[in-house]
Amino acid sequence: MIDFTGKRGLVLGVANRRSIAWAIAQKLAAGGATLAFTYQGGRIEKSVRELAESVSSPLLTECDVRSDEGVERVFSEVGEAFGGELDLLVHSVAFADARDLEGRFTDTPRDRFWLALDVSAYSLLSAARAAEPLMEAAGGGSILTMTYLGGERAVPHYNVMGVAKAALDASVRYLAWDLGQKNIRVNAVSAGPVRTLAARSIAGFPTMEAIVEERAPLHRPISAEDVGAAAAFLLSDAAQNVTATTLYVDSGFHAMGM
Ligand code: NAD
Ligand code: 0WE
Repeated sequence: MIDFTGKRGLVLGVANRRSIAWAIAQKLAAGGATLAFTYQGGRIEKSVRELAESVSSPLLTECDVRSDEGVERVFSEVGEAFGGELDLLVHSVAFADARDLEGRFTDTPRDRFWLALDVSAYSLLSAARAAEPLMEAAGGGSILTMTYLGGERAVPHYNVMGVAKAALDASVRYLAWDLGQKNIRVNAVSAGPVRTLAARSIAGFPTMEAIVEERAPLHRPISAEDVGAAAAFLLSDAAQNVTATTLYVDSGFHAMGM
């Protein structure tokens, strides 16, 4: 277990108990961190409230990352809850229109292309910008986002989400440069397929899991808990000189050529 005693964190992207964000939050809370949470939309409020209460969260608030004012409001609430300081930020948010995760990338219309990049990539910048003064006040901080190999290679059907992850991956490097000056680190975990809400609705997901298990060096499926452990490391002081990097939790699949 990693010690997060006295650390204060904000977690974006819990939808239910299967969410990768929740697996990360559990590792941080087990280490003694105090965590604030956001959720998107009233439909999932109840499930996220139950989870937040189970780790004695001092703040749960709504946030649609498409709104700059919404993101700024969340961080002002976080500042009030945590005495103007923040140590940890978990960004575990992605969305593309379901129609764009089947069929051909070529057919993605302009508005839905920008929707995917807005929610899945730009949101890291807006959150990092709002976190910066709070983390500076804390003497530094650590920001963690979730990415996928589909941003580096063409994974059939991942389509516009792959383009969004490519933008997200580059954003990690540029944010790490900007914020390094303030002792704020920015990293990503690249997870192999994990059976979450966002993944379950995807046709062919079981096939993808089977391909990873067959071809990855470790021949085993990836659990949200595995991802949580790697994320906790990057968020912790054990990674104090680690920034601008991607840690793969994919049973080694990314290293294979066949
Ligand atoms: P999930 O559905 O549990 O989490 C996705 C979250 O994004 C949800 O909480 C949802 O509410 C939130 N979200 C979507 N649109 C939003 C908006 N406009 N404003 C605010 N929040 C919004 O699924 P997950 O698999 O835990 O996904 C979390 C992250 O992990 C995503 O970035 C995803 O790309 C990444 N990831 C997932 C896998 C996988 O196989 N599940 C693999 C690699 C990376
Ligand atoms: O990032 C993801 C999934 C993100 C996601 C999922 C959905 C489903 C519901 C984004 N937007 C939506 N929109 C919805 O309406 N992953 C890494 C999991 C994933 O998704 C795939 C994958 C993998 C892996 C889609 C196609 C192919 C592979």
